[in-house]
Amino acid sequence: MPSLSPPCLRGLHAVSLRVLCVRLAASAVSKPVSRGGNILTNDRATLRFPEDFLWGTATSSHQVEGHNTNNDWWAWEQLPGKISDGTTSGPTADWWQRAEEDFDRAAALGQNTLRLSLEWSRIQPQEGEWDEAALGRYRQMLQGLLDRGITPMVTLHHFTNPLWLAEKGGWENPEVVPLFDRYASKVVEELGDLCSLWCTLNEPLIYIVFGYIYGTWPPGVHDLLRGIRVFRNMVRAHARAYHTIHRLQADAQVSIARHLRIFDPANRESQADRWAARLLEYVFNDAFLGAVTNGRIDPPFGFWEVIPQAIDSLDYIGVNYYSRDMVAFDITQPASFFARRFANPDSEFSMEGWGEVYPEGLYRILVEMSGYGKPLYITEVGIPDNTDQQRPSFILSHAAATHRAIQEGVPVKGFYFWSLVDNFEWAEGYSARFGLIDVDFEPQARKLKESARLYAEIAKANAITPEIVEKWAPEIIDQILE
Ligand code: GCO
Repeated sequence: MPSLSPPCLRGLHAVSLRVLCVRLAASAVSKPVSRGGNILTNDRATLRFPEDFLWGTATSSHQVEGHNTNNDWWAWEQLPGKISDGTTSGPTADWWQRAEEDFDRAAALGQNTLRLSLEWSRIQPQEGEWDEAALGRYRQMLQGLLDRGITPMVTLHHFTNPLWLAEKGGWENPEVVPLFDRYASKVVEELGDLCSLWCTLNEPLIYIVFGYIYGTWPPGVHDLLRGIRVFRNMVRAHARAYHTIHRLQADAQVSIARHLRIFDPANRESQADRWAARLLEYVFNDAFLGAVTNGRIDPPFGFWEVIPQAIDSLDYIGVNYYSRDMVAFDITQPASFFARRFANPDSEFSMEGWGEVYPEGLYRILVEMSGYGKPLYITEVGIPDNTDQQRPSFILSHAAATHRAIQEGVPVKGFYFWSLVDNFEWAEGYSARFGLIDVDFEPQARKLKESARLYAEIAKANAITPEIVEKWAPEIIDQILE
C-alpha cells in the first residue's frame, strides 16, 4: 500500500467493524423483520417505511432563487464559455418571489420535508453588513414550510460565495473560518426558531474538485495544493460552525451533505485496479468524513494533524448519492490519483456523460455509512432526465434500495429527491433537468411530471406498494418486490 495506507486504514478499521456488526445483525434479523413488517398484496410484499420517515426534495439557493447577482457563480456565468449551453442562471425558478407556490405543490404531493440553502451573499452582501430584509424573506420561507407541515433542512453553503469573500481568496483564505462562523451564528440567531436540521456545507469534495482541480467551476483553478488548502479550511469552518450552532440551539442536528460515490475496480482480478478504486474511495468519500469524525487530517490533505474541534462534529450523515464509477489503474494519470474512471458499459445510463443508474450503490453506501454510528439522511438522490422517461423507475429502485438498508438496521431518517423543480444546473446551465416539476422559465409556468405523481404516491403511502410498482415501472417489479 502507498504512504496513505496507515492513516486511512486506522480510520476504516473502526468503521468496518461497525459495518460488520450491522451486517451480522441484519443477517440475524432481516428476514423475520421484513416478512413481519410487510403486508402481502397480490403475493408481493409492500415495502413500508418507518412511521416518522421524511419524504421530500432538495434544492439550493442559486439554483432556484433567481438573480443572485452578488456571488461568484453569477460572475462566472457571465464569462463566455463557462456554461455549456450558453445560458446564465437569470431568474431561474424565481423562488425569491414565488417559492411559496412551489411549497404548495410540494405539500400537495405529500412531501413533509424540504432541503433548501441560504444565499450567504444575500444575507451578508458586504463583509460586516447584514441584510435584514433578506433574513426576513428567509424567515417567511421557513415559516411558509412549517405552515404547510414541511420540515425544513437548511444548508448554509451550497457552492456559492459572496463576491466580497471570493475577492479575498474565498475558501483558500483561513479568514473564511471565522467569517463562516459569524454567518452561521447570525443565521441561527435569526432563524433558529424555525429550523433545527442543518447542513453546514454541501459536497465539499465536489466543490474542491470542480473549482480547484478541474477548474470548470469558480474560481477556475487547476492546482491540487490549493484544493488541499480549501479542504483544510472547510474542515475547520464546519467544525467551528458545528459548535456555534449547538451553543445557540440545544436541539440542533448538524452535518454536511457529502457526495458519496461507489468506486469499483474495473477488473476485480487486478490488484492495481482494486488499489486505484480504494484510493479514490478514500480521497473522495472517506477523508473528509474521517476528519470531521476523528478530527484528523490525513494525507494527502495533511500530516495526521488533529483538529480537536472537528472530533465528532456530525450529528447525522448527509448522503448525496448519484452513481458509480468503474476504476482502472493508470500510471499516466498521477494527478487523478492513478485512476481512470468510466461508467460501467453494461449498465443503464442516464443522460450522456452522467453515468450509470446504479441503485444498489445507494444501498451499499448506506450500509457503509452506518459504520459511523449516526442517523443518516439521503440529502440528495436524483437523475438528469429531460423527458422523464427514466425518473419513475429510478425513484422506485432507489427508494427500494433505501428500504432494504433500513430493513437491515441502517437508521435512515429521510429521503430528499433532487430536485423539486427544474433549475440551474451549474456548468450545464439548463441542459440537464432534475426536477419533479417541469419549469418553463420564461413565463415561470409549472407542470407536474409523471414522476412527481409517482413520488407523491410513495410519500403519501409511506410505502412502495405492488400497485405503485405495477402502475409506474412494472419492468422492475421482480427486482424490487419479493
Ligand atoms: C451537486 C449539488 C446539486 C446538483 C445536483 C445535480 O451534487 O452538484 O448538490 O447542486 O444540482 O447534484 O447534479
